[in-house]
Amino acid sequence: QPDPFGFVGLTYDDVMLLPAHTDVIPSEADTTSRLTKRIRVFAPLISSAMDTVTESRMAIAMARQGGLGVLHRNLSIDDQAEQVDKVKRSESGMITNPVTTTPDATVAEVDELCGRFRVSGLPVVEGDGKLVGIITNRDMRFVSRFEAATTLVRDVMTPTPLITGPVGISQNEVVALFAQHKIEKLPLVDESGRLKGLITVKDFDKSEQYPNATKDDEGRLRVGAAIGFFGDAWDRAGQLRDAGVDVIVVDTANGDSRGVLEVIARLKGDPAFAHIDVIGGNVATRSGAQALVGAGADAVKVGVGPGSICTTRVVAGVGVPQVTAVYEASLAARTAGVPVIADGGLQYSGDIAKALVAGADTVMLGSLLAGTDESPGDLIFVNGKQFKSYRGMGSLGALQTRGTKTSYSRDRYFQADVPSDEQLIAEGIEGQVPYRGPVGSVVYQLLGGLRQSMFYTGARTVDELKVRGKFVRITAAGLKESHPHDIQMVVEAPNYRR
Ligand code: RVP
Repeated sequence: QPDPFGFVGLTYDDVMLLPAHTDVIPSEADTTSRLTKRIRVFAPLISSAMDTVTESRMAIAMARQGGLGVLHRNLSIDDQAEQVDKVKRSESGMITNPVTTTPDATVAEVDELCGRFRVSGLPVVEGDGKLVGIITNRDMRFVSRFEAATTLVRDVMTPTPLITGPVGISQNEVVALFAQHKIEKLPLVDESGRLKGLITVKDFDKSEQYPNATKDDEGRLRVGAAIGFFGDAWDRAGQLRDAGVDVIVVDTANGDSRGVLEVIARLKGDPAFAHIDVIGGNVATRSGAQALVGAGADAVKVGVGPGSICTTRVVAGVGVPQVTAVYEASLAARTAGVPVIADGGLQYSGDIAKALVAGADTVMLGSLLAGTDESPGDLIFVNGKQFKSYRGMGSLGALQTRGTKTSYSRDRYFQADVPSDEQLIAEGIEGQVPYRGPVGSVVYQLLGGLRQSMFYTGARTVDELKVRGKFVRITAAGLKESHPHDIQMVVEAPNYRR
């Protein structure tokens, strides 16, 4: 046996980027990168498909900031598809399929729909889709709670003729109509008066507020969603597609396996999914990445064991330190033009640039986002400090079936066949992370850190960073020197925690 130990594996804390001559200042650095073969993102940041990280609120927030959220799959197909729908409807140039009501519905029903979809009013249509009115907060304000259940929409709505526009109306014309008529919703109708879409003033405001948002061709936020490879995975993919998902992530702990490669190949070969990009993972070697590329993946997700909540490397003794894993995977992916996602193990903003230089195009974050307002779950108070819970998808809690709740993520760890909860082998833990405020401010700090990296290395773009970035290996003493030392920290920095 020539060399049974192969090469050394390095991770974020083992390396540092060398400073280089620069004529770039941080504010000039362009952080735009490739998420998949077809989709670019302003912020190379993706939120993890975990049940304590990404549901619709997180996905909306991440897309607004210019990144992307991947909805977790530890929930029923219907629930996950509904979350896709929520993101796609949250803001858009034009809502092609608006939530509507009928003249014979009650005000109470309208109220419930408005609450569920977080909208302030609904177009009213008859059975054949013909627009007959609109009902908004203004129309319902004087209907008491007691009358709402018996008051019909037809009696309080603002009936046609309404100010409407044709399908294909230009942005300037829309703005002019909003201003001229002081309206907040513009229904779009065809020649025979059938409702074809809706434009709201709120969405125009959002476009100004979030100019870098990740959007599709129709101006809707983009969203990703995770599926497995086992059982109902194919049905899940179909329903997610029907709900408008942009990216499907075949999300497993070992992407270089037959079932996973087959699902990817099948999705990529099916014309019904031609408009959806497919991300495969996870792998941690060159050959693993090669296998995903060969199956047709539009991006390769890398990471076996680096996650802050992950115990795969101790339970199974398997994994590759993340910087080496990303580098090795990129050797196979780059020649094929397939972007790489560095998934897990990032602790500080500086790790983003390290991941990109190692060969990634974007990074996926769990723990750094789990403490934000937009992650699922409530605040936990411990000794006056605020936390949110965060758990691995391979933790017992996530794998177990509780009450009527089935665990859909067992197949992530290839344990879909395990007959009882007692026989599960966990590969993750459950815990809590410090509360970090809104996603917007966390992403701001992360992107800001990346811009500083680009300044120090003289890189104006992510592509330049990849070429110019050079590593130096460091020792334990070097790492100690890198962190604050010989001082007691008294003020917490927004981008630094020990
Ligand atoms: P981190 O950002 O270091 O918290 O890592 C998050 C990543 O860890 C996820 O995107 C996923 O790839 C991985 N993960 C999720 N659950 C588990 C587990 O239970 N082992 N690992």
